[in-house]
Amino acid sequence: MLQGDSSMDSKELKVVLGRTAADALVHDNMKLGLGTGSTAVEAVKRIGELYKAGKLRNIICVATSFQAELECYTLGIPIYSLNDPLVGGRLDLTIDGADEVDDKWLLIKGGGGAFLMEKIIACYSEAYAIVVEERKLVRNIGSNFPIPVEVYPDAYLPVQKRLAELGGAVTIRQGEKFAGPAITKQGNIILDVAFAEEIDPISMEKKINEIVGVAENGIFTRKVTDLFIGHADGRIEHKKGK
Ligand code: A5P
Repeated sequence: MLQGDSSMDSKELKVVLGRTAADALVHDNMKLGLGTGSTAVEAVKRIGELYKAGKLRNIICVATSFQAELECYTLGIPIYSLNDPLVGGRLDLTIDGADEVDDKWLLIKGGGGAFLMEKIIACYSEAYAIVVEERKLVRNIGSNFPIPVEVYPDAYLPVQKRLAELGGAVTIRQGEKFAGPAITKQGNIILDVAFAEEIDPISMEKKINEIVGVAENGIFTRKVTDLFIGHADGRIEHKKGK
């Protein structure tokens, strides 16, 4: 556990979280998955800083979103596709943020709309580290944050009906400064699904993905190997997955 400043605001805490995770886990010769969002980007910035200073050598990175990709171009971090023979479809480590984390370390992701690629990268990574402020810790995921579901636009109505049959209240995510629904990098739309009742995340992840027309959903059940929690008093806790 590291001790931090005693009066940190959210922005500063995200910087420390990202730096702490990168410093603790990233080494030379690693194949890295780079997460999306305002916390994960701080880990990306730290990786860029170390790489530029020659303190991190021979890294191969795959970005989870256009946001992460642009950050890499700015920082001079070399990025590849998961399909590139150099990457070989397998990563050593991914560092990403989350919207909710329960006590079993099951997650909701997708506040930034990049969860399809985030889940692909997570599932093909050996180690999976999550960086979150303590306010993201919940007893049950889905209690405050609706579950994002990426859907092929031509199938949104039947999918919406099936999600309602599962007990969800569905909202189509709208673009900001953009007319109509938000469109993902893969050209799909996102349905945000709120459940009034407590959900079983493991079965709900499967049930939603069984609906034809769904590309992916934001319930993440793969094992988190490292959880970094940023406390309001500035402390960063690093917990290892069992
Ligand atoms: C992006 O699609 C998300 O999964 C983010 O990782 C998540 O929303 C956390 O973002 P912040 O760190 O900005 O809260």
